Amino acid sequence: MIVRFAIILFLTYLSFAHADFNPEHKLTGKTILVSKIRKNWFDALDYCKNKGMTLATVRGRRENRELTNALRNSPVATHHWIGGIRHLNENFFRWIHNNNKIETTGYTNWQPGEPNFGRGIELCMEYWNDPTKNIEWKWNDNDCKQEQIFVCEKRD
Ligand SMILES: [Ca+2]
Repeated sequence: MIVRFAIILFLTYLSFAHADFNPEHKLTGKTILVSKIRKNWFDALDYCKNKGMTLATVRGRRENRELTNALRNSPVATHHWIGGIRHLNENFFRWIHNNNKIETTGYTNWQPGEPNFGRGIELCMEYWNDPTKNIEWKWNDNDCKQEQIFVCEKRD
């Protein structure tokens, strides 16, 4: 009886642990997880790190295409945090996992007019998809405190 109870507790724990994310996507060279829960950018980064992952990065056109295809196949949200951040004393973005300047990696996918450092508080990087505004899976800077869906990655 006690064993059965313990097993039920364990299975309940497992189903809760997995309930935070959609099923993983295997992309070229990495695995990604798209969250079901919403976090601010910093908590999202912690959440990925606790799973041995980091917030998603995009190294080129193919990675962008694979990632946005995975996002299209997940329950749709307008904003998804990924792993870019601007430090307050800099006017460019870096990937958080290696500190590389994003503009020097040779590929960017910013929405025209972005990043705009909106309201003086937009320092964190997201995918933005809003067909009503003709915005399709473009990068944007947004307020880091916004609680949003986020994407974790682990490179092979
Ligand atoms: Ca912006």
